Amino acid sequence: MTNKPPTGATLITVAPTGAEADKAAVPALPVTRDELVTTAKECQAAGASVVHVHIRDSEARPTLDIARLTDTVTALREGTDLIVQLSTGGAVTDSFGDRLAVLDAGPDACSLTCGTVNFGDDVFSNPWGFIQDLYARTQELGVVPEFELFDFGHIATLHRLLASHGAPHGGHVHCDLVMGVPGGMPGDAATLTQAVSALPEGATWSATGIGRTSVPVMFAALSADGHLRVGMEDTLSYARGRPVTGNAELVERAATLAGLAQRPPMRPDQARAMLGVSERH
Ligand code: KMH
Ligand code: ZN
Repeated sequence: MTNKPPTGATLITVAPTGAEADKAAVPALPVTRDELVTTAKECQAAGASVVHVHIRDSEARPTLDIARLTDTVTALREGTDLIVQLSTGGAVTDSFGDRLAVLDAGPDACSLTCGTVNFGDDVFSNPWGFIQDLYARTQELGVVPEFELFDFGHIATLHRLLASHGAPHGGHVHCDLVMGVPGGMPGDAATLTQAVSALPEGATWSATGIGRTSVPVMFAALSADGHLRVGMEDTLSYARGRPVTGNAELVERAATLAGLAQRPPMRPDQARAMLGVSERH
């Protein structure tokens, strides 16, 4: 596993859609391919270098339809320089088979959640057998995984996975601490510090604060030399009583804070070098 020196820049991932928000209630949510590409372009201009993608069907319901996913990957590649990271988490109702098949859409990268977690009133299920199958498939297909860590047990499972199955494609471990999910670890500075200290040596990490933990987690991550994930998958309020009007304003705020922290947004080519994602040809 590579132990890369800090770049002095902040990787910003945008998660524009997710599987949970309802388009009827949140009209600004990008759900069509064109809305997604438009948002992705705006977010790249605002400082994002990775897009974490969930897609919707023609009625704006979450789907893992492989033809639609493949088409979306192509459209995002044509329209942006962003690293295209497909969600393998999907929605809590998706089958393991469909979640594994996501990799057949040919993304640069994918999310890989390292354990089961209560997810509000639902359960986001990620048993050890599924984690191993998904990891092996990323290695076979040359997709760079980002390890999603919702709780401390997930960090233990990440260590177990790396010890038993070796380094990821690209040779570098990058994690995302997903904080503030009802059922997962809380989104505060003390928890973030403890989680970071338990990560594998040489790993880089982003942090994501769900809902009202978005801003405090961003400040905590920047002060601890971490990277950021923001977007409407994670937060639908910009401030108390003020709905988000689009993903770009969340990226703009993250980019401004990163600049103030003297670690301006990373360009996509720098992000590719850090994460071990191959350049496009
Ligand atoms: N929608 C959540 C159940 C991921 O994208 O990998 C899972 C999720 C994680 O969003
Ligand atoms: Zn997701």
